[in-house]
Amino acid sequence: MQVKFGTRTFERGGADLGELRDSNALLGDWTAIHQRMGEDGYLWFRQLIDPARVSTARTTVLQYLDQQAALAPGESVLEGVMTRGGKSVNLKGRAGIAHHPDVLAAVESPSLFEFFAGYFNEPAVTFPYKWLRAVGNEEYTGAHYDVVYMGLGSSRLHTTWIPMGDIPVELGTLAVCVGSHRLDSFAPLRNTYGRGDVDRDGIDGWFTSDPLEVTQKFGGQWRTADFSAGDVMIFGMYTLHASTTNITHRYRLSCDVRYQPASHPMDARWTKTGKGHNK
Ligand SMILES: O=C(O)CCC(=O)C(=O)O
Repeated sequence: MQVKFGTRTFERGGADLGELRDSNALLGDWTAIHQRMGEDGYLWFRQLIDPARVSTARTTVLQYLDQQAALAPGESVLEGVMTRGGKSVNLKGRAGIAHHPDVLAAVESPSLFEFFAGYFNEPAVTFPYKWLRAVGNEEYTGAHYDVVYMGLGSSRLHTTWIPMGDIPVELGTLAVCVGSHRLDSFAPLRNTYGRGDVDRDGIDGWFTSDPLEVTQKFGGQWRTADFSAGDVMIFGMYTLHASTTNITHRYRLSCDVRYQPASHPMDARWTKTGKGHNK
């Protein structure tokens, strides 16, 4: 199967685009979980969040999109009607739909706090800022390290990418470049682009829109998967990631949020009073 990924098309399951492996079998064994994160740079857990919470959040966000678009009776974003010419809709922030109780019940699910408290071996906190996304037709996220957007606080900050529903690859799934966080061949990238900050240094957040540029220059392997409601992808600030392109005419709904140890300083841009910016 061909997958549109940034500016390229890849063969799914080929040398350039492999499949993610889930880590569910390791749950309960923190040593094994940390070892897996060290090896792969990501943890994919199926159904770490109750799928019913995700499904409720999804319905609420879709109803919001319907209202925003003032659709005609009988039309619904839920049924695949895209608004704004199919362009993405910005839903990110600390208020409004991003903080609707149904959305928070999913993205701040007790199971996530429990997981991170075990993972950090201390209580966990999350940024109030939520990167809730309705990604439109032919849209995608380019390859980047999250550290360039949120690296001014805890060194143990982790991203959690949450599909808001079942998301197959053609809708635009998260892809990670395995090896990008640890291989020596990525040191030049980590030590240049990876030391920058979009606000402090005025650099571009995306390293590239071309996933092959990454692997041809530095190595590693891109991997993705079809995701289901309740799944989460967890990764650190130095795991290069991107999204496959949404080639459908349905919005891809997802939300990425961050967790860190409660005792660590937080990047003030994403706390209650920080100014934030669009990512
Ligand atoms: O959902 C996307 O398109 C990008 C997500 C992302 O960059 C992240 O989770 O850090």
